[in-house]
Amino acid sequence: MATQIHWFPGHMNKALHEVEEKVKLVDVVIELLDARAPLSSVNEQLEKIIQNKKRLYVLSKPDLADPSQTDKWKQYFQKDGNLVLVLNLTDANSTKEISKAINILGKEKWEKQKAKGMKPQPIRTMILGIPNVGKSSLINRIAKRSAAGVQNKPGFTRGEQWIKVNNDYLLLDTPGILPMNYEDQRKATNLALLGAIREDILPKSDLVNSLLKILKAKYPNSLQNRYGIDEIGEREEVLKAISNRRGIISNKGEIDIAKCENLLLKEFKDGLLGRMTLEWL
Ligand SMILES: Nc1nc2c(ncn2[C@@H]2O[C@H](COP(=O)(O)OP(=O)(O)O)[C@@H](O)[C@H]2O)c(=O)[nH]1
Ligand SMILES: [Mg+2]
Repeated sequence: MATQIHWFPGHMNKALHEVEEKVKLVDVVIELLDARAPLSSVNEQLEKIIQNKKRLYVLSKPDLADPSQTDKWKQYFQKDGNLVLVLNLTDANSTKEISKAINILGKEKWEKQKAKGMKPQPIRTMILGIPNVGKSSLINRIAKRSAAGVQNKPGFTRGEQWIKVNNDYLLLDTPGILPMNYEDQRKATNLALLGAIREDILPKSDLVNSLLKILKAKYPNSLQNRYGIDEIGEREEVLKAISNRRGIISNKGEIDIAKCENLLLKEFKDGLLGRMTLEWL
């Protein structure tokens, strides 16, 4: 039985409220989801708040995820007519696809403005997502390419910084960080495995057990190359094999369990065990 995770509705509400206020400023929300656990990356409470906003989903870190699962998740998020991009945000080309998608999402607003005899205004966008999903990477990439920021013009609230990406769209320069709902143990475990929330919300051994369960079921050969483990067994067995292979031994000459666990979790997170998805469709 996994240890109960404590979470605080008060903190969650405050964080949600902050995001809600930011969302009001924009036409389009660019929501980043980790391709390795897309559903765990979604905050359901937030869904209620931004229902009526145009949305662009970006499945990030596809280079670390299982490609066949990423295809399925792309289709899954497209099903309500949403635009979905699969983008490695460490790749310089990722911003071009975003611009194209914003143009598609902005069309309706521009047409309305034209019908009223107005000059089409740049679409206002913001980036939203859980910690570590790639928000800063994307903003930095976009900001580097854009000529200038805009601020303190009519129609803009003071203190907000907007990046003028091109003539078609603006990007709020600070992302919205999605609050976590730790109530769902399975999601919290996935997020801890990906490094989106602190690992210490759960005992390491619980995290390792969850990881091994997934590896055993979906990627049974994943521990062969790095640790020489042909068949994934119980946690103790796996850690012993890692300790032997890497010479991870405590001063007393025993297996250093904590170090072996940390190594396994880190190498998974960094993609060294292969491209893997935690949530399957
Ligand atoms: N492999 C890979 N790493 C990524 C990708 N996007 C972001 N990262 C890395 O993930 C880490 C967290 O990214 P960051 O942009 O700071 O996430 P933020 O917390 O949402 O702002 C950094 O080390 C990035 O280089 C991606 O698509 N693939
Ligand atoms: Mg950041």
